[in-house]
Amino acid sequence: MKLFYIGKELLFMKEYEILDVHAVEIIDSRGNPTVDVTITLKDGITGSASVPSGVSIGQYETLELRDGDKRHNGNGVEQAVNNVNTRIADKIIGMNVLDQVKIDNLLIKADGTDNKKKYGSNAILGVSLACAKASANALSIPLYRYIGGINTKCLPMPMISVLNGGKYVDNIIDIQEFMIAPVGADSFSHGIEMSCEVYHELERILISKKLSTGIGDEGGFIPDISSSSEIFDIIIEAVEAAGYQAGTDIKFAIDVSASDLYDENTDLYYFPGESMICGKEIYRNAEEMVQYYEDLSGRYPIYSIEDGLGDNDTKGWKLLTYRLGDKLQLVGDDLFATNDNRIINGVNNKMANAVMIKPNQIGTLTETLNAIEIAKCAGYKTIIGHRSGETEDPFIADLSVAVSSGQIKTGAPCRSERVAKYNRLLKIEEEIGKDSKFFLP
Ligand code: 2PG
Ligand code: MG
Repeated sequence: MKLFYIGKELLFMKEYEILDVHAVEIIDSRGNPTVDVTITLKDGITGSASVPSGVSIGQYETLELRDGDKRHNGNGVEQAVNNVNTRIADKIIGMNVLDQVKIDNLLIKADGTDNKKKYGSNAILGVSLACAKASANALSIPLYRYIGGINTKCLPMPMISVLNGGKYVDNIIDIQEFMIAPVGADSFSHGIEMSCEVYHELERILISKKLSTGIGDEGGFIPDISSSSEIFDIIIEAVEAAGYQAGTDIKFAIDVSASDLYDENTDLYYFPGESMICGKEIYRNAEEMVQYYEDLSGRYPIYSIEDGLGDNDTKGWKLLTYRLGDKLQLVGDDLFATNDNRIINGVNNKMANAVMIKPNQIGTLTETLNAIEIAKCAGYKTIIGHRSGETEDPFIADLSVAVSSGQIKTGAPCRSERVAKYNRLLKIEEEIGKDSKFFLP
């Protein structure tokens, strides 16, 4: 027994004591610098974690500290690394690594800003996640069990990116991501098998149509196709060519990332790709956006729409939820930014019915778990999500199982930083064995 109480004090054996905290600047899947942290405990056990980074960053996310100097076009993270190695290390060396909530709260307080801009949420998150990893290693249990406890057994439904577009991709697709979910699979591994088969058929079909099979940051293909209907028709062709049925075996999801389409001057959503093809400017107001989704989901087996409207469009979100909330999963990503207060506000205003959970939007594991708990208490679905800039760290795979998130969104079955998460889940499924559960909640 390594832990014991005397009175109210939790005492711990020296092996759980944090001996060293060390950060290094590494690069992410886009070649941008990011923070990697290793926590070393008194008995030599370590835990490491690295921090992902988004490009379609919501305005309510906490702040990634970037150096803004000449190195890496201003994207260096030397200040964040330095903050970990000095200010943060000074505060947590000597603490019990198992005191995750205490450590996270101390870091939040020491930073003292609303958006973690003093230390950088990239510095704080790296430390927070590395503490959890070191704890699991010290207790010799898998990370998902450490965070989730003895009864963790639910593998998430993967939302697999197959076609990418949006503001940051050099093609004419206006919607950021088209995804498939293998809802007819009887296990996570079967779901991955089905999704890989569809992904390969899609590649073959794109080649046969002389469309590009280049890939985007999330691993989805980035051909030049502007109409959403044409895209869904091609995905259905791929699903059928792989021997499956769209709607029963495979359902569809989109991430519109509508904040990126929103035009402040007109208070409308602008579709540049569609405009180019139609030869006239295509703008939609919130009501027309809702109509657009209603039409699309009436014609195609779409079960989930993420960020269908902008993160400040309260009226639009209410309308969307009122009109389609009974039929579709409406996911708030930029809308909620993994922030418990924003989720509570969304629940009170009947906006969305699902929350995208990304640890780096908020900056600590504790706050991430709080956001998940609040979403679940309110009856909202949860999806654990990657960022467009990722590393090989599969932390979110363990997290999705630990909290029984029900769904995970972590890219295409392509690019090692995406595949690392799927492969980790395949191993977790094998480890949990016949007790594992897999279904779309
Ligand atoms: C999203 C993500 C990843 P980013 O919007 O859901 O797919 O993009 O990490 O750039 O915010
Ligand atoms: Mg999103």
